[in-house]
Amino acid sequence: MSGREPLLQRSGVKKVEENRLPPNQVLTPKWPVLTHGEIPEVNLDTWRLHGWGRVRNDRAWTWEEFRSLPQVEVVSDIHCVTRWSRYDNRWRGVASREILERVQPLPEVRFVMVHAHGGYCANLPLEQFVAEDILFAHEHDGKPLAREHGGPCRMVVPQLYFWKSVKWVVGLEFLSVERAGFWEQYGYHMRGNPWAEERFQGR
Ligand SMILES: Nc1nc2c(c(=O)[nH]1)N[C@H]1C(S)=C(S)[C@@H](COP(=O)(O)O)O[C@H]1N2
Ligand SMILES: [Mo]
Repeated sequence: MSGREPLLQRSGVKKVEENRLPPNQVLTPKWPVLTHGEIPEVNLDTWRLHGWGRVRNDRAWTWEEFRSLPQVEVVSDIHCVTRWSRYDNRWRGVASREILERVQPLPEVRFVMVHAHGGYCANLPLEQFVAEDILFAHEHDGKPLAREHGGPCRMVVPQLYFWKSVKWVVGLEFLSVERAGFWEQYGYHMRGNPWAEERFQGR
């Protein structure tokens, strides 16, 4: 274990060291960039984080409003389905729970579709979306999140393969019936748990 004092919230996922690296993953100190298509240039003046669908309060936050929500720091690990993992990423941003409390999903909501600027999206169950280490991050290791890594704002979902961590996040659609996201439509797994190696559908 590192000698760092636990000032920050540690992701609750897999604290046990011997089980920390999911099966068939390789640890890298680098941080590869994986993007389908162009890296967008997001304008902060027109940026919105919009929550809609089966909710009591359909609402959108401007960048200023988003930045004035309570902020958290979480240290968590990245596991990409292409088999690289990167430990101890320090994220700063807004916890998913802050958004949920304000949007108030209706009782029938069971899934969330997370939407990016440009059309990319990924689906996950609501029960996973509420985990306390999930956040809308705008800083990584003390610096503003780089554009190629999803800046100004991306989701971080440590307990799932990293394709579920949508870069350039702009929307949350609350659903009672699940739909497949971008990679899920091409055969990636609907769940994506790295410890169960849920990489592709049908295995
Ligand atoms: N908007 C958007 N988000 C995205 C992607 C993408 O192409 N577009 N790629 C996903 C995939 S497959 C991975 S592995 C991670 C890569 O994040 P990184 O480039 O910061 O390492 O972002 C995920 N989020
Ligand atoms: Mo990926």
